[in-house]
Amino acid sequence: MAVIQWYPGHMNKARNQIEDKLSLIDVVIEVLDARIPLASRNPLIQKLVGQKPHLIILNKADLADPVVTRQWQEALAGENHLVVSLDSLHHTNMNGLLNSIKRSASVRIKKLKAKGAVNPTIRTAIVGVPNCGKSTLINRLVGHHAAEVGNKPGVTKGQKWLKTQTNIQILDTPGILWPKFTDETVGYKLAALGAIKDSIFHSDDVALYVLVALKRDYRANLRQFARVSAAEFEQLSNPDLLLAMTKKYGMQDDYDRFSLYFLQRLRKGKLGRISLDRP
Ligand SMILES: Nc1nc2c(ncn2[C@@H]2O[C@H](COP(=O)(O)OP(=O)(O)OP(=O)(O)O)[C@@H](O)[C@H]2O)c(=O)[nH]1
Ligand SMILES: [Mg+2]
Repeated sequence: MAVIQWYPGHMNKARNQIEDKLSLIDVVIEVLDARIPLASRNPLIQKLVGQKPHLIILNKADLADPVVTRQWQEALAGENHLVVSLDSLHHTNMNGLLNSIKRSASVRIKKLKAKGAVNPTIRTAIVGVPNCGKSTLINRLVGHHAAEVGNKPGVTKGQKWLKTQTNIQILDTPGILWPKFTDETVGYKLAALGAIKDSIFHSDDVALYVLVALKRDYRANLRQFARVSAAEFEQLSNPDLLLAMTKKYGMQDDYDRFSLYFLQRLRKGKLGRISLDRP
């Protein structure tokens, strides 16, 4: 399999911009994709954030395996951060989350009140990999369409301050990746779920990676999607199974086209609620 070249130069700029603003921020909201909390956790962000109060959101929880998400919630909970799982596309009541933000900022709020502020403003920044739902979440928190959203990575280009009705200001930031990954499966997972542009990797490599993972952990889901016979499903090699599926879906031997289609269906939840990372 080819190694995915996935670090566009402009992300250095985005990273530097976040670093510049960090001193102004009271609480960092790190949005992870609930289906890949490990692969979507940016080591750069963890380093930048340091000891700041920190809220981790497992977003797109509606698309992830609920049992695994619960395990992640426990595994990620730590000293100075809360962990919340969320579906920001469908979930409209954000009061619980706004309260969690305030809880995370409680030390800061106390300090500001001691200095005489009656209703202090809390500044937060939303950070995370491309396409994990940062802008969607912000729009929910703000209560109207304030940030641009799109079903592809790289929609938000610059930073933007927005206000909620509860004295919380939020900085929307472009998704950032990191220059090197220690484990190449991280690149496959990010590509599979749309954090990396489809044009910069071979979709058949990524589809094959997903096929192997589903065969192992979500066999029945894959079996149903594949449309091949039980014997074929059990006996074909992985590349041959992908090819058989391509044919069943009427794409002759256009392996690449089917691979992209397969990934798109996976991203939309059409193969069921799937988690590709386990704690
Ligand atoms: N099913 C589901 N879809 C979501 C959720 N949150 C966001 N989306 C969808 O995911 C896609 C990306 O959302 P954005 O909010 O633009 O993501 P972003 O993190 O701001 O992306 P960049 O600005 O490119 O970094 C959109 O198609 C959203 O509708 C969620 O919780 N569940
Ligand atoms: Mg965005």
